[in-house]
Amino acid sequence: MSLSPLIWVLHGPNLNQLGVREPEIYGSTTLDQINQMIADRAKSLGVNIDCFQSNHEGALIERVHQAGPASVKFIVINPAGFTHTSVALRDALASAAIPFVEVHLSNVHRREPFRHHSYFSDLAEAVICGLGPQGYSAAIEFAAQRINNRRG
Ligand code: DHK
Repeated sequence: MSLSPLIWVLHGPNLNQLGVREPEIYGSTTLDQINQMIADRAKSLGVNIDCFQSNHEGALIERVHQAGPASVKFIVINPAGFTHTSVALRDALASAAIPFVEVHLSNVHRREPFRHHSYFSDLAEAVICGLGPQGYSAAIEFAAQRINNRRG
């Protein structure tokens, strides 16, 4: 059993379609490639990660319910379309009381007005948008630093 702190990465709906989905907006990198990049970065930082994707709001909520602060030290989440709609997923994160970073591949503020509001940003430790896949590396680095400072 590893004692390294655990970071959960949660990917919301339609992100399993990355690579084929509107590449002019989301790029050509697939979710598997992003998860591999995250795994490599996490390994170099000495943290454990676990990546999960679902197209279902309830599955993401139940996943958050399974996260205990004793084991899951940080969450990196791209709620994707649920960013702009899901009070229920927001409530799950609020009740989990695990710090999280909200990530978006695209710069949602340059897009349609309905994407400008997030149900998550005011709860998040940080929000990263518009960096493409690099946003996940930045989030993992931030999370690892926060975890190490707390262990400090
Ligand atoms: C992904 C989605 O699927 C959209 O619904 C969001 C986000 C933006 C992203 O940029 O990663 O509006």
